[in-house]
Amino acid sequence: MSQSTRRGFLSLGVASGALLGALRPSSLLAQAQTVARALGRGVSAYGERSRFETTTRLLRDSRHPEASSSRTPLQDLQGTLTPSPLHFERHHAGIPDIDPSSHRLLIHGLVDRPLELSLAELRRLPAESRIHFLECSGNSGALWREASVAAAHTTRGTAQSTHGLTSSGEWEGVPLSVLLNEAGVRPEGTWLVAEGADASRMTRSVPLTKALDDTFVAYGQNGEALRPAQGYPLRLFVPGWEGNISIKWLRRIEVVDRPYMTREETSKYTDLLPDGRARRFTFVMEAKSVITHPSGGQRLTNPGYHQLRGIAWSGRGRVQRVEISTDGGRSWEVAELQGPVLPRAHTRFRLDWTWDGSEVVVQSRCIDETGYTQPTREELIAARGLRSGYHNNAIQSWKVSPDGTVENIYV
Ligand SMILES: Nc1nc2c(c(=O)[nH]1)N[C@H]1C(S)=C(S)[C@@H](COP(=O)(O)O)O[C@H]1N2
Ligand SMILES: [Mo]
Repeated sequence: MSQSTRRGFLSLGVASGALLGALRPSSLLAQAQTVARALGRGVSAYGERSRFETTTRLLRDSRHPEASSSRTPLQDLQGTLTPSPLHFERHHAGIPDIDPSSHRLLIHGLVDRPLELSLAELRRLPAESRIHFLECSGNSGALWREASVAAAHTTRGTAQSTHGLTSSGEWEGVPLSVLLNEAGVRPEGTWLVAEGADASRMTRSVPLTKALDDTFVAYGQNGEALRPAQGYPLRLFVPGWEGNISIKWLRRIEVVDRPYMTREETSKYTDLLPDGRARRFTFVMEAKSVITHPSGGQRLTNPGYHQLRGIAWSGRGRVQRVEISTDGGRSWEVAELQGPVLPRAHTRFRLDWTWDGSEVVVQSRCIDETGYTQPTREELIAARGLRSGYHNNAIQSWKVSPDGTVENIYV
């Protein structure tokens, strides 16, 4: 137990042995009976989770699973890394089956030396691995809808259904600056166009400044090769920016002198404002957080001690502070951040809490290292109206009822 947790118990006035409330006395005999008397399963070449663990991605109800999404079960995750089989998915035309031995990355356009690189050549180059979140800018999009319209949807909301289009991982690959330096960008080159090898030919424009800053070409995810769903064998990874720009199954990077105004940055991934104008190239995913315990669909079995837990992140850098309210936003308390707090990465926060059994609304808000504070839903709507589908980073409110059930509400 950490010092601060112990301090937390003292300030909560929790006596030793009182965290769980009344429990049956332990039976040493029952414990002895759980010891296996026969040999267990042997070693295996590739591991699987326990058959008792059943959490899964939530699939969008769609007649076209090739152009759909699946969401990470945030409420069931521990720590900060998303297991690869639970990383959210968003595909526009399905997952292509790519043989890495014939896959090539072409770097061309306004460069002195166009390059065509195999995976083996890419792996020879100086590599780096970094822990970052990825978030689809459509995450929490349903929460834009007015309460009356959204009621049916959102009262069933779980952290997974409302916030599960974000995941995190440790990604390994080659900094794009290394590749662009090999190719030699000409002075007129100010943007890139990145293109995927899937049937959607997903294409996005990336400003050269971001490309040279921290963008990389990733082939590794959580210690092994990228999963096919995440872009195997190669994806662009643009830290902190909307997921759409991190082109999967990357096949081509063209250096150009302007953004190319592709479908994905004009008709899509554009935010319509109340006055009819639109925000475009809204790349950065602003600071956001969600309490995962207690969260929608869960049930607190009894009053007393509960640890409030959740994740916070910001596309602009590190999470500086997370504040928690248990009174619907009237007062806020600073949560404990679990280190290391990394830039553009999911950050776990926790706060000791004693639930008195009454109706409460719990909320978290993230403040990032630029001083930006996650807005309330009201503030966000005042600034952006209700015609946007993307970039909803409003404070999430969960109502805990006296019977312990938890549901999404708008406050
Ligand atoms: N080639 C290609 N890249 C793509 C997509 C796609 O459909 N095709 N989807 C984009 C979108 S909208 C998002 S949010 C992220 C999702 O990445 P993930 O499936 O690894 O979570 O990939 C982006 N890159
Ligand atoms: Mo997305």
